[in-house]
Amino acid sequence: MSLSTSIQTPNVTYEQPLGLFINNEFVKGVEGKTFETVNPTTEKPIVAVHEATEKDVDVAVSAAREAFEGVWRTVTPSNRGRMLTKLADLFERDMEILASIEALDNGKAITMAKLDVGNAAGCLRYYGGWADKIVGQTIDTNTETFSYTRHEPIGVCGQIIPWNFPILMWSWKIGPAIAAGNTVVLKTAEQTPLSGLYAAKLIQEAGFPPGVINIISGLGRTAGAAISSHMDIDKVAFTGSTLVGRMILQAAAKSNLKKVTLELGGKSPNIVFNDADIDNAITWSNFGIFYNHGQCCCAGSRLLVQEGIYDKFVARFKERAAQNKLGNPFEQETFQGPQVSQLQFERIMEYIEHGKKEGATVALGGDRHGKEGYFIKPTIFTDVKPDMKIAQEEIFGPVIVVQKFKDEAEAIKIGNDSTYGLAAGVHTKDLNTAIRVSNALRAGTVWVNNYNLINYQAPFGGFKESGIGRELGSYALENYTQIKTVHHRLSDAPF
Ligand code: TXE
Repeated sequence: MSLSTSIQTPNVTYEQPLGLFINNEFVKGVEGKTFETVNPTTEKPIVAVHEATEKDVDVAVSAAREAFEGVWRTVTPSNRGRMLTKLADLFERDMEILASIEALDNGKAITMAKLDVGNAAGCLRYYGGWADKIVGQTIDTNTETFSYTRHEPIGVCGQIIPWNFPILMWSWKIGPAIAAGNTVVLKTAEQTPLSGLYAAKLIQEAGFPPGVINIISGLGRTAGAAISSHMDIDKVAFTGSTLVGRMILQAAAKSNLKKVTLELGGKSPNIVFNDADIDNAITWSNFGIFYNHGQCCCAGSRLLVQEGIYDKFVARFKERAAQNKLGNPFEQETFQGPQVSQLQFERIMEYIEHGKKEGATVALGGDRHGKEGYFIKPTIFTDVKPDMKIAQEEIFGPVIVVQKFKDEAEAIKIGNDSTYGLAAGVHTKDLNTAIRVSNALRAGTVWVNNYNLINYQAPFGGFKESGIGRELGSYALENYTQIKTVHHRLSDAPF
């Protein structure tokens, strides 16, 4: 099988790399394996890509190690920053191609895909700016000693990303790791390998030396597992399911105690108080769950509405959700495309069936949309009890459960009744309520009078079982640096 092919989308025709990107070259896998990626809109294969197995992970890690010990050390922090900035420019130049790949391979609505590419470019540029601003401290210990710290890169970083934001997660992972002077082996998700490979081509063009950033396509149980248990990977960063997050932590513990950061699932409460601006709360609650087809770790999937406005709010929320335009991701007006894969489609449909059996009411949707493609209608469940499976487990689709609450204390209680703690929303006009409730919710992000707005300048990550560590902002740099203390004795006098 060749190493690239021409792909035609409704928007652009472009050359798609298919190989593993190691040492700045696209290569075939050692074992010659390939796997297909499927267009979720048509359920038909798009193309096959070369598959990395354990042996390829070894090759990629050796390349990353050699670069880390060699050429990458000779590149100044400012030049690291320039390369990241150049990469950001190339993302913007190729916005149409990258967004089209996302629409094709992931099923993401094209307008949303463009936002992702723009944010990915912004993220890379932001970390380009950080590259020469990572500084240590000088510490006054005593007159005989000069003590200082250096924030040094950790080394070779393994990064495993999911399929819900393929190019955005690529940038969230690569930006801080590279800014801090590490080298990287990144594995894309098997459902969506194409945008990561196209972006690999841009790595070459941005001027990164060979081996600094390696991008491989592969399966979780083989290539992913090889990364998390590799003896020469110093740090692993993962975004995905809580189940796999636990496996990664175990593999790190059993291998070389590599540093681990995890960004996992959620079942985030979105709380609407009686005094909220209803129009605004409806807009954001709709965006909070149905954006990206519900495939957001921070989705506001539990809508808690205060009893004074419950009936009115639910009626209007249903009306609003029914207006979301489902369909071909390449059409400008489309808001919701298909779910990413047959497996995800089936998982979500099972949850919907389970909700019906548990006795919740389907207020909207509850069914597939159309006959072809993994489309699911926006689905709203009411009459939901807190202990129902659909109220406790992450569904990761366009499905929301609505619950009623009496007062602030009850909203906080239900809001925190989850093993997850990724995000939350609070809608109220009362500043004091907003601040009290935000403080009381056990979540890594709280949105007040909005939902799902993420900025690469501000940290993102989970409380409880939603993860370990923070991505984005200056905080992410802490994941990718280790601190060395140097005590320099200034005198020859005996101690
Ligand atoms: O995730 P997996 P799946 C949640 C969401 C979804 C569920 C399952 O609830 O319904 O997870 O999705 C790699 N060792 N999220 O099955 O398997 C895999 O190749 C190392 C939340 O797709 O966790 C891919 O690159 N790696 C989420 C990545 O892990 C392994 C985003 C994610 O896949 C591996 C996605 C292994 N043993 C799903 N097994 C979020 N937090 O945004 C798999 N992988």
